Amino acid sequence: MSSADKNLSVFNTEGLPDISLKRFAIIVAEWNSAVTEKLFEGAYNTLIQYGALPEHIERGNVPGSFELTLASQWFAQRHNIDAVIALGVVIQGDTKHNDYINHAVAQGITNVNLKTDKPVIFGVLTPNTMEQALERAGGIHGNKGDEAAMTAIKMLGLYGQVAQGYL
Ligand code: DLZ
Repeated sequence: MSSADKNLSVFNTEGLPDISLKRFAIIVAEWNSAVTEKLFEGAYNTLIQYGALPEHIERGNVPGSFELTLASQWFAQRHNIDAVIALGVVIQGDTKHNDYINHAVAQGITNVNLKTDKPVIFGVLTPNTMEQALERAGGIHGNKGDEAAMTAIKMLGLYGQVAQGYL
């Protein structure tokens, strides 16, 4: 299913964990900031709506999406961060630059997940046009920031379940 068929702000919220003691970092790319600020709003508001405390949410800014990987790792390595949400928008351009960035960030964030053993969420839009980006940043297709935050919450819930099996 493509994100054109799914509203990014509509989720199944059954069985969500208590996140009132969880600590989050949201990393925001400055490229296409008209869109990434809306992604940030979505992610922040979703965390608050489902129980995170404002003082448990930190924000980090990076110049572009390429830098999301390293900044995510810096935050994820901290003992007092439980999950990281990386937000960016890479719009298809006249060159292949966007392909290199997209692949590097997707692979980089996967590596950070595995290296730190924490949820590091790939909240990066990769649309063909600015219009498509805006449609997914609080427009007709919902907000990728909402979806990224909900993914972080669900992964923390699953981790809690799996960790209980280790006790
Ligand atoms: C260079 C570049 C280009 C062409 N496009 C984007 C984009 O659409 N979205 C984005 O987040 N960043 C872009 N960047 C910047 C790179 O991510 C990175 O910041 C620079 O290559 C560092 O010099």
